[in-house]
Amino acid sequence: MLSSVQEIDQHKSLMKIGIIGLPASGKTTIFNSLTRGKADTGGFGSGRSANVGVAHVPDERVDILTKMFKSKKTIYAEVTYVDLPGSTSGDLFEGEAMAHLQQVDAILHVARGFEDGSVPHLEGSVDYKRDIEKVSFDILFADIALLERRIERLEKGLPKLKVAERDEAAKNIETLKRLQGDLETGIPFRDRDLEPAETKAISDTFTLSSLPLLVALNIGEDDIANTAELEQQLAELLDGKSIGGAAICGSLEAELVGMEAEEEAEMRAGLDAGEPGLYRMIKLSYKVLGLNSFLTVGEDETRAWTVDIGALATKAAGVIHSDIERGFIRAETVAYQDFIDCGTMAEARNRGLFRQEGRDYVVQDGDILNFLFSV
Ligand SMILES: Nc1nc2c(ncn2[C@@H]2O[C@H](COP(=O)(O)OP(=O)(O)OP(=O)(O)O)[C@@H](O)[C@H]2O)c(=O)[nH]1
Ligand SMILES: [Mg+2]
Repeated sequence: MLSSVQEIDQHKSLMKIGIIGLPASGKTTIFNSLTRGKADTGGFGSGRSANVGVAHVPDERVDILTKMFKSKKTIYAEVTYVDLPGSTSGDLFEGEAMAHLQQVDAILHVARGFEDGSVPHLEGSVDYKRDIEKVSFDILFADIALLERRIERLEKGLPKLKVAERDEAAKNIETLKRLQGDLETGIPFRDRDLEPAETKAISDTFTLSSLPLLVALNIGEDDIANTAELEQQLAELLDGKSIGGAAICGSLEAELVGMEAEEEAEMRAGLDAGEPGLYRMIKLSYKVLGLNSFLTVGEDETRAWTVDIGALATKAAGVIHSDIERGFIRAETVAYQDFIDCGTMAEARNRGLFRQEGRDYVVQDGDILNFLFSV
């Protein structure tokens, strides 16, 4: 039987971003705005356990297609955020934090840019440039310590190994020591290519500095008018460090997302601040995770689905349902922009832009897809 996809099961995005930052930098406030959550804020160890929540990835394409197809439902792609519990000592990677970070795919550093006398700063003054440097350094330092422990453990185990295995282990130790030395020069793993021997040597060691890093500069309400300028300064600071950044006013965003949808839209329009930093942050998060969205459309729903960049059509089918992957026959597709230019599927067909693709087709961001499969 040949069927088209309408039956869709729940697919939860499993890609996670861990939120870190100095005490009372606004991590939980920003987490609440990203995920429309209501976790307790307060700073300096407020909230003993991690908060986990999901953000919808704003996508204008999904909004436009929903209108064109008069879809009953609209479903966006998702990113999961994990807001780490506040550290009282200032050591961001103590105990439980590291256990959480081992589960994430990227890190979001919330750097405090807001002045507020009633919220003390660990360092006594507000200076986000200093804090970004400190956290980048702490990430490197945590990796140096992780490698140190790994090397110690391997060295201790050496005498117990068979002679034939000892050579290999000794080589691994040597490689790890070299990598440790490289970290000491200030280059995180995410900024360097590893030789195959290096990849092998650290394959079972978790390293923080290999994770993509984003910075959310948490600005004060007085600075909202200067968002673009502050973001430019932030970009200059992060330039060449493969770190993405956006400026966002945590307290305002948290207040806005706590409102009814209509009231929120009204307030945002009144602010006239262009695309909210919040949206830029979520989109950046999605990008650093190395994800693409493909789209499905119809009267029932218009939806964005998440796949890894480079995923084949069969893999994309499997994101919707394993039965569709198993029974995959072919995919019908048109690129979002081509569809918009044509206005209708019929016109896209006329112009040859509506294509039939096989199992090995590499899905592109913004492909509108319909899968044909047998059951
Ligand atoms: N004025 C102002 N205050 C803020 C802003 N963001 C957060 N705060 C306040 O700063 C305090 C700490 O905020 P949290 O979001 O709890 O900070 P945190 O980084 O999660 O704190 P810990 O988890 O304890 O390290 C709270 O009192 C917030 O209301 C902001 O943009 N402006
Ligand atoms: Mg917190």
